[in-house]
Amino acid sequence: MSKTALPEFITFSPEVAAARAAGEAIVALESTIITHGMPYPQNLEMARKVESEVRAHGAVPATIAVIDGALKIGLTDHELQSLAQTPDALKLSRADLAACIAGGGTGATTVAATMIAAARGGISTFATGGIGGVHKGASESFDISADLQELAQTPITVVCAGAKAILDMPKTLEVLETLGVPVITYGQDAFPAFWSRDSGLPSPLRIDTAAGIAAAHRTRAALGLPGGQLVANPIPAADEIPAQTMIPMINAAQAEADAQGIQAKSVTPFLLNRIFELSQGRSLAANIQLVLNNARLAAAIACEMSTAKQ
Ligand code: PSU
Repeated sequence: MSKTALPEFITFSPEVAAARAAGEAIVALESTIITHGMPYPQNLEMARKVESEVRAHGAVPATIAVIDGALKIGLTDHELQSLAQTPDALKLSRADLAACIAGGGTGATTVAATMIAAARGGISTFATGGIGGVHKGASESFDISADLQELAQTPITVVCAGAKAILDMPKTLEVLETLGVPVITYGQDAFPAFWSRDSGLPSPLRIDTAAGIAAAHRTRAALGLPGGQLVANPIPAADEIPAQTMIPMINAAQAEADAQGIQAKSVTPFLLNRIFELSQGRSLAANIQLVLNNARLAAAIACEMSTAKQ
């Protein structure tokens, strides 16, 4: 992608601009996890720690958000601080990203919108916690995250910790298969379930090295296949919460969401917040550790992509 023909509303932080100019490894990071995924101040601590972890592993972090109509690729610490304290920031996905920019608004980018921005900025690796997917009851509600379609069309390798058990996991994997999205688990055969290492479902693909994941990304491009890859990185064993512990809390949170008629974009934030409360903060501690773990793997993949790119 040309680095010159970018619209003026896309801006880079000085650190990311320098890394782009030097062809260094860059890892994109989303911002909805900051505004809608965790409470303040843990969200700000997490965002700073994730950026440090990316740097400590040889890459440059690029947290992405829309601020006053500018699509920022890389945030200053001041911008990160103010976003972390804007819980009513818009939650931007493919459908609403352009309207927010055009209207001079401020919003956090979901996985889908972060992928779009990263691709425009020439970044191919992205670390997050969890992606959106097929929600339980989707056969009635039709609630399927735009993240899945984005993986089918935008060439980014997204590192997550698997799918949360707040989603219908078999249907999420089924849709990804239909869309032709490679789902690669790092280092084990079982597909991980975010807070837990094993979802009980087999992973469609397994690759054990960052170099192998980068090679698969390049090979898809060489084949002319559109879209990205989803890498599922199991939470470290020391930080996991067993599925038996999580499932009753997830079911309770889901029942409350149904009873209160929570819908569309509000479902994921509502469930995450209730599970945080029901687990007395344990889900949040695990969430932070798995994001850091994903930042490390994404940095390693980005380093492989940057040395092998040209
Ligand atoms: N899963 C998490 N934490 C999050 C999200 C998902 O563990 O913060 C966010 C991501 O930004 C993801 C979005 O892209 O929720 C999906 O929202 P929806 O289900 O409304 O598509």
